[in-house]
Amino acid sequence: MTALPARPFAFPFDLARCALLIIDMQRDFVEPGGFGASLGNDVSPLQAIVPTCAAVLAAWRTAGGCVVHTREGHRPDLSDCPPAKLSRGNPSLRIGDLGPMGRVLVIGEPGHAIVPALAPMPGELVIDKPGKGAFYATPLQAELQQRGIRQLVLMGVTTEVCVQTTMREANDRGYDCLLVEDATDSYFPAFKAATLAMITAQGGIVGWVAPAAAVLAALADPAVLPVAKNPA
Ligand code: C5J
Repeated sequence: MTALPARPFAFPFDLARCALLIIDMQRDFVEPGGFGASLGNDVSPLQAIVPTCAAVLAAWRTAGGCVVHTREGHRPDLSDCPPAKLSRGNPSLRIGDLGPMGRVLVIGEPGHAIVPALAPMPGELVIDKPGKGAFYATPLQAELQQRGIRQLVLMGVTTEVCVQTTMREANDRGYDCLLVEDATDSYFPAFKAATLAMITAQGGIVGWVAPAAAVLAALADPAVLPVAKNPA
């Protein structure tokens, strides 16, 4: 256990009980030609966080911590995509349409994949989710409980949509959650800033926020032993 400097106060970090939860770092959100771009968004701010996410992921793997990746997407027949989600907005490409990276937000298509720099390694959990929250219609809660996880450190995109929804779902399920503020981003800078403020307001009503440097320092703290050697 180590105290990780965070807002609104230090996060009681216990690597043996904590999972790194990486939300939707998929080509469809991060690269040109995907779902995010089809909605008229500039994807470059999302691309810019990839090296920071990779640094935290590498340190987490070295420390032996639990890693979970999520992917937003739908079955090829779109039977798990509610009509409201399919018809919402005015994208140049709708979910299921054929784009430069295959069918948009469809499981197994090139755009659905996690960006190569953050590709899951064997043994890491990959959760496919049809919604914005990673707990809705997925086995995530059961998988975390089976591993004795009580805390989550979150990274990924987009801050105010899938990251925040998942963090709120997790908070309601009793997990202590910390969002790595420079390893998450939004197509809308004001929405990211508002989300960070909402999470930490009222004494951390949804959880904690800290920079990647603080997480990396905590992972390097001798008090955070590699999980395999942790006597707990
Ligand atoms: C969105 C996500 N923004 N992963 N998905 O539609 O945040």
